[in-house]
Amino acid sequence: MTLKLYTLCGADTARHFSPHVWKTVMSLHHKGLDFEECPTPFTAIPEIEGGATKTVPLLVDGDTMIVDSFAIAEYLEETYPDAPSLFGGAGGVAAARFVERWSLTHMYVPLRSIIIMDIFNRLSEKDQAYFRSTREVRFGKPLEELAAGGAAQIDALSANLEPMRQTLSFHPFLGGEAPLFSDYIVFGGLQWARVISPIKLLADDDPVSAWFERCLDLFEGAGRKVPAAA
Ligand SMILES: N[C@@H](CCC(=O)N[C@@H](CS)C(=O)NCC(=O)O)C(=O)O
Repeated sequence: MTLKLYTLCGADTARHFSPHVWKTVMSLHHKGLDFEECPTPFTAIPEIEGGATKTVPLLVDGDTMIVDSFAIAEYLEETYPDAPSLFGGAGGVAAARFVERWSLTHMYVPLRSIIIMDIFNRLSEKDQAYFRSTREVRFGKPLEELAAGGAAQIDALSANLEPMRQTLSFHPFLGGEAPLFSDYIVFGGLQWARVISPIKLLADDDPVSAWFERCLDLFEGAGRKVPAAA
């Protein structure tokens, strides 16, 4: 049976951009599961599946609904144990939790300043008003002020990625010889930027760029199906 995944879109419904949804897209491909994407703008999220969630990704698998990209990965691992593992065992779940927490503070925070206006500019008018009001309360400043610090955050992001760069000198993926959910966590962040913003974040000869290209090639180029923002 085909699963249903609610994704986040802006005015262009084909360009889904949530980093957390991308983690789930890659997890579903990793497990070899068929799924249908339901693009959802910010202001429509509270209405989906009778008010089942305030955030996406939301995965519907028959009678089961799961919210949160990490919880979804754990659900898929438990429910589809014969498909390739997303974690490689219990230690892998714990390691992935570290990668998730690290990425939220050390990747997603700088990325947010760098791409915030690109996100805003790609939303419908209704979503722009929602996004501005909620984010300005959350960050305690106007979007433009957050974005003004964005250029400096490109260097900060690159410096924060140094442990990843060094890890990739040992093996081609964070999961070792093949990708695991940890890879998809970091991939989600860089894919968020790739599909929403034309800003160049990493040098072409950066090992993290080479790793990102490897991730984009996975599952017959699933990540490339949404083109890079121009
Ligand atoms: N911890 C959650 C975070 C999900 C999340 O924050 N999703 C955002 C999109 S990137 C969302 O749906 N926001 C709805 C809103 O701000 O109204 C996960 O990993 O899935």
